[in-house]
Amino acid sequence: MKSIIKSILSVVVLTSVLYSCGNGGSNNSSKGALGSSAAEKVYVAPGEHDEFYAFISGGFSGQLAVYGLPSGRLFKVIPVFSVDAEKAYGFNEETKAMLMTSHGFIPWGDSHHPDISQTAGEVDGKFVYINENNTPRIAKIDLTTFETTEIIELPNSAGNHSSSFVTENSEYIVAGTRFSVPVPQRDMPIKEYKSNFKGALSFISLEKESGDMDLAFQIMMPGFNYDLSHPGRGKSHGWFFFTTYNTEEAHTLLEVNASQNDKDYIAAINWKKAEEYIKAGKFKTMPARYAHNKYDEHTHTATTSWGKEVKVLDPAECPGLVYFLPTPKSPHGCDVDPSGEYIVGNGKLAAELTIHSFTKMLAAIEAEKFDGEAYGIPILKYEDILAGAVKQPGLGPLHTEFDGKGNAYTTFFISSEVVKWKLGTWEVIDRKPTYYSVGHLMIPGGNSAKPFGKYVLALNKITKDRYLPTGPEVTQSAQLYDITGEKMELLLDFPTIGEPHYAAGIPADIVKKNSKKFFRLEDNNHKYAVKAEEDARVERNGNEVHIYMTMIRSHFAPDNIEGIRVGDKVYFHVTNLEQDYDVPHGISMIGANTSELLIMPGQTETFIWEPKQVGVWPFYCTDFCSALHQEMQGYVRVSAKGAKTPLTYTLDDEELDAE
Ligand code: K7E
Ligand code: CUA
Repeated sequence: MKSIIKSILSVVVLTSVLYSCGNGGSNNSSKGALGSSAAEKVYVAPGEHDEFYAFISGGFSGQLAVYGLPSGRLFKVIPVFSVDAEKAYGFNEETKAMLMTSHGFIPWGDSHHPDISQTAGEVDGKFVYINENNTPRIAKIDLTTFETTEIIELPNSAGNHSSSFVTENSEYIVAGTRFSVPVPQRDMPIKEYKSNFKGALSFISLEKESGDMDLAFQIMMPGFNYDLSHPGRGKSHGWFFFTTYNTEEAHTLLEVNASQNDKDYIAAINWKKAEEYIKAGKFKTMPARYAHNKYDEHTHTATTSWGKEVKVLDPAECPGLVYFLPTPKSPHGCDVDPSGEYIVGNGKLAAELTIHSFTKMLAAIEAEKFDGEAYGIPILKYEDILAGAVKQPGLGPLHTEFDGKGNAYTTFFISSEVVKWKLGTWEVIDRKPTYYSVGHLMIPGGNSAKPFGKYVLALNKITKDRYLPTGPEVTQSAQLYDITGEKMELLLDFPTIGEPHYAAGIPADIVKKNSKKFFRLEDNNHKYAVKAEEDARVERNGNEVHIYMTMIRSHFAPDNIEGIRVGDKVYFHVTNLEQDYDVPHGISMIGANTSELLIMPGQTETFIWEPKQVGVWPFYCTDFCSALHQEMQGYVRVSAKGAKTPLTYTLDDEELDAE
């Protein structure tokens, strides 16, 4: 049996290679990107703005990249889960706390699914949330500053993959565990996985104005793998849908052992019901320890607080909370159409694409037409809830998005294509190759009741020969298609940072009017801020030296410091006094094993330097800020340990004694 499955899998793999090669050569149904109209459609003239923002996840880079569509131009890489020397994120004293977890300081993450906050079912452009897969966390990015301002860790989770999707009024972000684990974690034999490991689905509530996160409750599910999820909307608002695989509860050789069942499930969660159960006190409080890191825009500083417990619901004890919808063959993506009626299960190994009907699901629940149960959770009958199926759509379906005009677009990894099909009739309308092996796809507003169905962006895993070679590691890519016509038209492809798992898009007009120009100096409440040059100073406290420094075009104050000794711990607290748009300054110190600081107008940041060698050492501005940028520099004199050199510094050409 196992060897049969193995040979099936190898045929699938082989087919994928053949498909890829076949697709590479021809694209003759239209001239695609070769046609001159395609070039016009993506051309954004110098000085003009793009129509959409696209926030593309960086995968194993742990970051989030901001692009413009249709041009595909990269504007910014926002550091989220990984340290970033360019912006000092995770290096400066102010942001280190953002990367704190119950496992300590983790300088790296694997980011997958960005999603934009919503109001009344539409993307509102206030915040982007994104999940970290490896050390389970969710981050919030503030779209006034395009900076990460909050990260919450998720207890009882491992492989935080079916996240971070937002409900239609930003009530919750949901985060499901991909790997089931012992809950609470403990030392136990792996072979006792079955019925002992559990899968936690976390509901994180959002504060209306600030978008701040709070771990509201978890639902403790059977030990399956929870792969992806999407909220209901419109008529299905109040529900959340999760794909599962490995309902076999295998713990080894999953490529075979987790592909045994003809059907796995989509778990339908009634979260309004969950709220009732929580209100009625039907939860258990479990001890937990998780980091909750917040960045304050006024102190310009992040702090960590620690969660100590979590409310947990057991579906077996909460009737009406969870139902299982049988779905063929290890479904990956779980997508809900803009009306909220259709739930698409993208069965990776299935011949057809399965679409469930929310209305039929409710009717079957009402009639209590169940086909048994699993761990106390009722299983609905496949035939009772089926809305329809797309026949022979392609090989290896992964994800589906919608254009808001009655069409759906599904990616096929193995046959390397995007397929357009019609909701309700399930007929295939068009298919276009991708180069190659597409994972997610994105239509701006795709996870909402109002998609902006002008473009679809395909996010490809493999590029092979598409770009100039860069050694064994070549870039991943995104491809843009025009979807305004009956047939899709390939317009453009562009390289991406890290692995582009998913993306979120939004009309630029919604976001750009709120973009901050600089931080107001008078609102700067940083502990070590200096708001005027004459207040700049140096203070010694034992072997700690604090330099309160300012920067403005084109000098530092102070710019000469003497009396530092080997063995000192020197804090540079640096405030950028500029109050103007787009005038950051940087600072770095020779031999510092932190990064440079890139400090925005009105902001204060700190780095620590521990000089190891006697001498006179320079520092300089790292950001070309004015015609006299090269003059923006200074020196620190370092004497031997125990030397008696007095601590002095220069302000405006005058030498002053430190207190
Ligand atoms: Cu890459 Cu959504 Cu993490 Cu599918 S996932 S491809
Ligand atoms: Cu300041 Cu360059």
